[in-house]
Order: sequence, then C-alpha cells, then structure tokens
Amino acid sequence: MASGLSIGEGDALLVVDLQKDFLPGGRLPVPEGDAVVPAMNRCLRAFRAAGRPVFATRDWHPPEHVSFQAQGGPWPPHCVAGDPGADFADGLELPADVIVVSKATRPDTEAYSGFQGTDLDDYLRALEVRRLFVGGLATDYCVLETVKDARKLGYEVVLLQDAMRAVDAEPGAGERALEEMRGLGAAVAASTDLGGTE
Ligand code: VGL
Ligand code: ZN
Repeated sequence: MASGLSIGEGDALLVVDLQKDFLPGGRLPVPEGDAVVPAMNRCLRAFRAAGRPVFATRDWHPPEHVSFQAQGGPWPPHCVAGDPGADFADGLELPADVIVVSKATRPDTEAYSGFQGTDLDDYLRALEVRRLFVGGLATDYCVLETVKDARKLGYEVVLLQDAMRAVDAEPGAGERALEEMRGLGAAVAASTDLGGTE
C-alpha cells in the first residue's frame, strides 16, 4: 500500500463513470457504489490542493444502445445521454474546470474504456500527464478497461482502491480485476494516502 503519496507535476485524477444509474437506486446499481463518493471527494480535494487536473468519464449511451437487453446486450438501460440517471452522483465535488469525457455514445459499439473512441489520450498528452490516479465505477468493467488502455498507452496508474467498487456479477470479479491491473503494473493506494483534507 502506498502511503503519503504526493501529487505533483505529471499527475491527473480520472473519475470513471461515477453516475447516478450506477448507484444504489439507479438502473444498473453497483453494490456500495455510493461509498465511492466520499472517498473520491477526498481525492478531489487533494488534487484541487495540488492544482492538478481532474478528468471525469461518463457513460453516455443513445436510447437504443447495443449494450441494452432490448438490443441483445447484457445490461438494462442505463446512463442514457441527457437522462437524470446519467448525471454525476449527488454530492460529488467535481471542480468547475473538470474535463468531462463522454463515451459509448455510438448506438452500435460498446466502449467500457474511457479511451475508446474519445479524445482522452489527446487531452492528457496536451497537459503532459504521465500518471493517472483512477477510481470510480465499476472496478470490473469500465475501470478495468480504462486502466488496461492507460497502461498500453504508457501512463503510470495508481488505483484508488477505496474509491472504486465492482459489479461482481460473478463473485470475485472485482478482486480478479484488481489483480489483473496490478499485474499490468498499476500501483494501489487509498484516498487517505493523498494528503487531502478531510
Ligand atoms: C459500465 C456496465 C455497463 C461501467 C458501463 O461503467 O463500468 N458497466 N456500462
Ligand atoms: Zn454502459
């Protein structure tokens, strides 16, 4: 476990799909998804204090997206672009200058990774980001795929373990995803390691 990590030049925070439909009461609830909000807020305060950029991806599907069961996909409808369920979680303290990246916007293509079909890599390069601190939902889907792409693209990754939760449709899927990401060289830390204020 990393402790006393200091945030500086080259670092950015990436908040993955922390949207209402993925919280308890939403249309595709992730167990304990709401527990991610206070942990992520600690990270957001630390990044704000360090003056480093914050990115937030959002699942932003058209109404007839291929991932929905009516179209033969695995999921109930969720995060339809512009619907209240696609809003970021209540109480999430995103800064005014957060860079929002919408993904999975094409009806015929699933995109779990925040890099797939988006400008995220270009944005990060433009800001000379080299290390990404990643949390959000869900550990075993969009966090996993985003981190795999980040590693392929050469970014260092720090996983914010208490600021993510898994769907865990199969028991242990979240743990396996964490192991896979660690195997790819991602470090693991907690929101409390970042030296933000409570
Ligand atoms: C996600 C399932 C379907 C995620 C998105 O954000 O992890 N999971 N769409
Ligand atoms: Zn989705």
